[in-house]
Amino acid sequence: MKATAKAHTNIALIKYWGKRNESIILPTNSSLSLTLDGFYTTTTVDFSEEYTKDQFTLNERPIEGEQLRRVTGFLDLIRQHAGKSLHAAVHSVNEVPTAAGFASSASGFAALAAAGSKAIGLDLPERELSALTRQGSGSACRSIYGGFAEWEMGTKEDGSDSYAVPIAPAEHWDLRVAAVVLSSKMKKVSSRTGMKRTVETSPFYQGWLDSIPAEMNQIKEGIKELDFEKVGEVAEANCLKMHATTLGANPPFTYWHDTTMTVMETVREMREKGIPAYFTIDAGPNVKVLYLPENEEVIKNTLRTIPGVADIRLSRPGQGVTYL
Ligand code: 2P0
Repeated sequence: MKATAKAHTNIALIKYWGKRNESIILPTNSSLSLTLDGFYTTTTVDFSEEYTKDQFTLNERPIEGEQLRRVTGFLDLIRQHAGKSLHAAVHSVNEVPTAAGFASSASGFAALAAAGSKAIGLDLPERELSALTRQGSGSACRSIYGGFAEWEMGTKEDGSDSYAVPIAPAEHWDLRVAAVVLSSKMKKVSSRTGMKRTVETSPFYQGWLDSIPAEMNQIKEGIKELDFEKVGEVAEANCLKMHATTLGANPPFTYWHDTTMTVMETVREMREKGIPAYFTIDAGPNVKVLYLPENEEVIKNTLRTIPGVADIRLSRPGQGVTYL
């Protein structure tokens, strides 16, 4: 009982930042993302009576410890769903350079959920597959779809109404993303730890939550109308609000570096010169720059010259989960 699936990572334009249930991963706010073609994971899951325990290889290296436990825990959900108790061999290959600051957990859990559920004989509708994927890693539930996807937070305690839905396919709009990779590293507060601390201690957290519904409406209008300024302005403002919550946390923290701020300033300067570009930043120091295809050269060349920038990785809108 074997299946292989490929899933791409995504970049959130309206961020997921906080959980209301940590064990089945239910968020405190809805989020919206663009799936990216440049970064993906391909995973094969093989359920068999021959295996006496689960095995997991990542880029052909056997994985033990916490990473294996997360995969095994997720396979348990799939087994429960299917009413089967077979063990599995999982082989994943990641084309998500960790240095680029994209979480490989999004493409990783989307590919694992798709391959695992297919291998065990489940034929899940996309929403159910998304809700299952969510329980591996929140942001992964959006990677089931190509293009733009919204994770509707839902209100039910059991999470059955918390899944992603498609907003517009990759073909709708050739909106591009430049991942600006910084050369220096900083001790990282994981996104799990960071969002938990912020929810529990930041007095700014309620302000964050209050701002989401209007921003969500605006960005969906902007996507529908192909209005780059509207989408960029909302995405940038939403990112800044998310990061502002971390400064109010106890103990306070920030994901930003000096170079992070220099890149943000360079993006603002490009806009002043008439080159449309906007930034967004996840739970790390790297900046993602949103731009349109006609400005690719100038964006790339400008970002490259910033001291402290190691690399620029360009990406287009990507497809949802596919089975190989
Ligand atoms: C996002 N991030 O919407 C936000 C923006 C980081 C900042 O989703 O605990 O790895 O596995 O549900 O999805 C990163 O958190 O967290 C994240 P879990 P996840 O993309």
